[in-house]
Amino acid sequence: SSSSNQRQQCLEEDLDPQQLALLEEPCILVDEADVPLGSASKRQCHLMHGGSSPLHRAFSVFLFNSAGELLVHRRAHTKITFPGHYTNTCCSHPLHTPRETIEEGALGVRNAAQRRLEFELGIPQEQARPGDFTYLTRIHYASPSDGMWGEHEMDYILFLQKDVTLNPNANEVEDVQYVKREDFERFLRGLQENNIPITPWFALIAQKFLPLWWKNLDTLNQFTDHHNIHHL
Ligand code: DMA
Ligand code: MN
Repeated sequence: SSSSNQRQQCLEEDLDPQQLALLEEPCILVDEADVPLGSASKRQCHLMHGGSSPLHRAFSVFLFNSAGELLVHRRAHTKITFPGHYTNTCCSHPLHTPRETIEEGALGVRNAAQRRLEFELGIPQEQARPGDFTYLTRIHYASPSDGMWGEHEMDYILFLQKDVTLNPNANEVEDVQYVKREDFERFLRGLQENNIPITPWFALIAQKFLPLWWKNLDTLNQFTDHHNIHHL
């Protein structure tokens, strides 16, 4: 309706201009079996209507250094969804472009992960090449961010163990840190005690999958499942 359009426009004036421009990115719509259905803007994909938003393809990178510590970051307060939340190394969406819609070996998603690791964290592209990621599995989940914005994603989980150089983009990321496996529970408790939220997908993955995968970084191939989708 025009009144809800007007309300949206008023609120969009308050958004960070760089993040606002990124709402025009073309995301990939998929069905619950991850079959591509076409393209929709990042704005369309994340605006909640009637309690949900259109299902689209996404990825979550978990990067570990050679000591096995996980790189986490706090989302910048300029982010439209989940500002100021702690989260895994990098999350975003493959775009509806030729190089990011390649299905074979999830190459499109891998290309997107390489692009976003550089954009968000300043990791040079040669330090995180598409073939370097272990693609573990896909998770289908939905989560509101606030009354207006939310997530509904087919999330590809990508692991990478590599020592990299960082140069975080302040419009995306504030505060990065490596966390040791034995300190992870304490790290999460510390956030809770300081009322710092964590993203819902990071919470889900941390609870359901991360402990086993983190313990077995050298033998991750035994856990890859490109057939089943976890509907959470
Ligand atoms: C979207 O992440 C992807 C997942 C898995 C939640 P995001 O909000 O960080 O995307 P972007 O960085 O492109 O805004
Ligand atoms: Mn999304």
